[in-house]
Amino acid sequence: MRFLTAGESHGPKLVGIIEGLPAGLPIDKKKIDETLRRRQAGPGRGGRMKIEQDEVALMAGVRAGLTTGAPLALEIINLDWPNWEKIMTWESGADLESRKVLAPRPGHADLTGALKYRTEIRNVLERASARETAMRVAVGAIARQLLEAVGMQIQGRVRSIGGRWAQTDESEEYWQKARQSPWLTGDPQAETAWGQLLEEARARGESLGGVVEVQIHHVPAGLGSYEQWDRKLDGRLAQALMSVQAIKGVSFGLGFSAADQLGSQMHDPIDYQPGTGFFRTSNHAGGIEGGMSNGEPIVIQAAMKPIPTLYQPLATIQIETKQKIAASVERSDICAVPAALIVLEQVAAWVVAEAALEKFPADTFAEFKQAVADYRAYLSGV
Ligand code: EPS
Repeated sequence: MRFLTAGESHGPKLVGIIEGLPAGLPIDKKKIDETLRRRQAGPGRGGRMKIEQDEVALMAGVRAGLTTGAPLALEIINLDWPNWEKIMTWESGADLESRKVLAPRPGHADLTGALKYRTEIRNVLERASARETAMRVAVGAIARQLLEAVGMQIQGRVRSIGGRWAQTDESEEYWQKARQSPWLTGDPQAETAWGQLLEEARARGESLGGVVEVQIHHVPAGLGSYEQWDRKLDGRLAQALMSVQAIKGVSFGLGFSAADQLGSQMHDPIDYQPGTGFFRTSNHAGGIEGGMSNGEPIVIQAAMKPIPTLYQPLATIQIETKQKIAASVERSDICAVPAALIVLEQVAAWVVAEAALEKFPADTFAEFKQAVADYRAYLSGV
């Protein structure tokens, strides 16, 4: 299975193509759109999100609610396009001057992209923009439907913002609250603290980063492989999550703090229960050992840097005159950590779905479902 996306932040639309989904998979468009809307929400978002109302259009590969086996083609319209048409049109005669960016923003792709492609900074920022994650969310939300149809589940929560950590527990009550919270946390005190941090950041022209956690439950043991470096499930998840704009670190289970533990404290003892099979009595590994899912929940944390567009801009160099200047101020978000969590959940879903289809290759969803059920029966019976 593979996918590609195209589209500029202020172009007419984002497009995506998915190839390799089995035929006969039920597609719930409403669920994809709900996920797109969740990505747009969150208290720190800027003016652009008041314009966009993301919704996917299924242009090919789905008929009467089921995949046909043909490539899926997806579109998401940029409602901001009419404001940019003269500037962003493909036609010669486009207005290349009025929104020209001459002061590259530290932390963005601006400068290096302009040097690499010998092009104007706007051409760089249009594609490097996190707007592109809207299509990755649509693609991942479809992969997630494949996983959910065979019992795998994904949930996420924001762990910290601006260095202030939330309390967490694994109770259903906590997760209920986290799903409904605008900050995607089950800790009301953290919500209040983050609200204050956001207002302070807004007043000072600052931006905020944070740490999010994605959990994937009921993944059978044995997705991914130790056979080659590029088949390891943790390596593949890390690559995919690190590729999301502003993500600076990805870890599994205890993550970096695993390095501080003694071996006897770190590793998860193996136990066995007739009828359900092997399991671990703890999950410090975060559900992956030897590059394979081990049957415990996959638990991933990711660190997002503060958004690099600052209303109180940093120093930079004017790209043509080479004079010192303040970085360009583009309309921007102040904190997009909850949005990033929604992106990362769907990106992780894509990788796990891809690994599931490698373990259970199938032309039809019925074959896939049967293969997963047979394998689960084997795992609980050994
Ligand atoms: C972004 C800058 C802002 C964000 C954008 C990401 O866009 P604009 O320049 O149009 O105000 O709103 O995020 C999205 C459009 C989105 O859908 O998430 C950036 O520079 O990466």
